[in-house]
Amino acid sequence: MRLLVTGGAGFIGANFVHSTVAEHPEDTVTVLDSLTYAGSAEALAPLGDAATLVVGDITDAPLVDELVAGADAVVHFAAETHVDNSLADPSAFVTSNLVGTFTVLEAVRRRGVRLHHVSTDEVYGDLPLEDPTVRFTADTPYNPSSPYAATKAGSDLLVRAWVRSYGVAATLSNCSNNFGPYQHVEKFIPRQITNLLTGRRAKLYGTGANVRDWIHVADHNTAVRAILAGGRVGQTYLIGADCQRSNLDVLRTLLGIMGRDPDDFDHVSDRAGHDLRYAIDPTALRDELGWAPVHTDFAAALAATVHWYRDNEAWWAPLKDAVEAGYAKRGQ
Ligand code: NAD
Ligand code: TDX
Repeated sequence: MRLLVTGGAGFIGANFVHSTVAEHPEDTVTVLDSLTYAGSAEALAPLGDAATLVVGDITDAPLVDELVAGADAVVHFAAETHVDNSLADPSAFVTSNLVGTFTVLEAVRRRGVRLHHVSTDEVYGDLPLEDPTVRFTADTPYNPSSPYAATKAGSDLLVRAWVRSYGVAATLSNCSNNFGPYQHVEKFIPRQITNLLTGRRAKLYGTGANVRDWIHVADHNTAVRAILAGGRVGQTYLIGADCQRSNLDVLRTLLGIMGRDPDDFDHVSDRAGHDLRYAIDPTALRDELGWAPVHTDFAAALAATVHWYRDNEAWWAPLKDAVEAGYAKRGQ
């Protein structure tokens, strides 16, 4: 397959490109990424010529059209992705997530190319904390809370409309919180690891009771690949690995892995409108496509992630001070 991977220099996209090159040498991979603050050409550098990076924007219709014309399938990861940034300034989220997805859709419509659209469980809003057996399914109504989630919800609805109205051959997936190598240090897990590695303290929003459903990025990407290969056009697949944890629990596990006292962190200002709990019911994906996660020992996968950040300081250190300065301004 000739794959066009939008956002392939970001966290999940770069991991997808790495695994595609390793496991599907028969594919050719072109990455379209505008290298925002979250994009990293260095994340693709170890691959040499095995993947081609085109630096450009998904809202650039002629460029997107030209690249889509040379592809058999598009895997669409590119987006603005950090909830806190969307609260501070939502404008880039509207442009990249809505106009960008529209631009990709128009190109795949014109060129008759298969699309997989990568989305998030945040489109469903949040769940109460009390009963962990209540989880999101593909039938859960959309109810996004943040500007980030609202623009991802809108992008999903555009994809569904283009399938129904124009017969575009697209699938969608909504995944839970990812962790693993190459995640930007603004996000929860890498922020705490790199705070501790740089002599800062870990920072927990509010009480830390909020629950996220964690999945290793490699497991997310095997699910994306399975959907690309065998998913039904028009179908939405929910991706999750049955790993609900409170933020406090995750932080204490990390502090333990890094040899710190379990109370060695600061409580900081809570996020506005902070979603309480996300949880995915992945039964449909498992039953239909036979997918299953393999990184299911959360503490072990977290320890491996800590090792990766220890070993790859040159990748994240240049980003760290600016991210922390931004958080400090917001009291976080
Ligand atoms: P990321 O922020 O690490 O990477 C996003 C990438 O997209 C960056 O390389 C950036 O340069 C690029 N990009 C942004 N705007 C662009 C534009 N206008 N044109 C071209 N490139 C652009 O994000 P991520 O965590 O890797 O997320 C990838 C996708 O997966 C997103 O669509 C996100 O909504 C979704 N998702 C993420 C998670 C998670 O936990 N991180 C969970 C579920 C779904
Ligand atoms: O320093 C922090 N302290 C803290 O307690 C940070 C950065 C976060 N948090 C909390 C907020 C959330 O409850 O940790 C939880 C996870 O925060 P993020 O890493 O910002 O992730 P979240 O808001 O849950 O969204 C993530 O998962 C879904 C990704 O950023 C999204 O792109 C994805 O769609």
